[in-house]
Amino acid sequence: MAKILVTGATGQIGAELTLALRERHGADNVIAAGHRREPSGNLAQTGPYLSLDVRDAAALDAVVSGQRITVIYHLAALLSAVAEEQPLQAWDINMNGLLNVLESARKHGCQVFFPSSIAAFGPGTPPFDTPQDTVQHPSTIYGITKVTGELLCDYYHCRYGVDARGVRYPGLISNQVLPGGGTTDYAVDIFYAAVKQRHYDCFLRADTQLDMMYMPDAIQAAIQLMETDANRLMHRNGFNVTAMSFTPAQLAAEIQQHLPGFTIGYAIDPLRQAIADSWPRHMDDSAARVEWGWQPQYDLTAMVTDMLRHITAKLRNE
Ligand code: AKB
Repeated sequence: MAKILVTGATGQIGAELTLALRERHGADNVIAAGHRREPSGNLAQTGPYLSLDVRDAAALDAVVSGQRITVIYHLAALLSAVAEEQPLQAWDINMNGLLNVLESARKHGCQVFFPSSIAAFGPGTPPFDTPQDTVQHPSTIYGITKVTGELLCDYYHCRYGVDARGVRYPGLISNQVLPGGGTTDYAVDIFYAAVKQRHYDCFLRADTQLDMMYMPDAIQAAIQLMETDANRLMHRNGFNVTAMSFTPAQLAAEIQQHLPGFTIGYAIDPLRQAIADSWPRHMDDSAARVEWGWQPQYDLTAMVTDMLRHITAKLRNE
């Protein structure tokens, strides 16, 4: 039976992934670990939680060995925009955290999930139908930690046989926990503003096309990849995965189908615009589709309908 540790469990992905894993493996078999935010709602009520800074190698190793952990979903990280403001801290959390996780996994025989990102690509990468294996030369510290993370995971697999796997997530859209500090956060913020104020000022240009995914698909991708027979995998880490690709203007037009009075304006943040401009527009995720059956369920229309339903209900209850 799997005994799972989720680091970064209070974050945007972690909170929902922990609940999905608890449904699948039983609440007591999934330990949520967080550091910078307090657990809230279902996360705190449905199973074990502990406070853990992934930079503390001894503390992490004590949890992994003491709790007889067999699988680690390592989600603790700083996102792209906040990392650009604190590059040394981003390196410390994103790299030393991962290294500590891989070392514990090596010592105790754990499987590891590591989320990379579209940020692992850079301005020299082909922006459309970005291949699985291509130029990776990111211009952000976050992207550098993601490429290095992919390489470290491959290294620990080749050198020590650690079963480390991962995907390159695009921007993730969700309605439980806010992202915070990312370049694609506009695609979440816009829903709250649309429901509350019927207006949103976007920090990216109207024509900034980026890959995106709705959270239920992101959760499915992580679990499905981790449960795939290893013999099917030709790659292990950094699988391109995407579900849709749109611009702020296209997202606003889709929201207007539901809320005709909604308007969008643009107040460009040069830092986040430069980051977005360095990322691909649309990745080719055929390797994930072929090697482990990746198949997203939500396109732009389905995602917007579901997001508006959830955010409206959430704000009504606040
Ligand atoms: C960010 O915007 O930093 C993240 C990402 C694309 O990795 N959402």
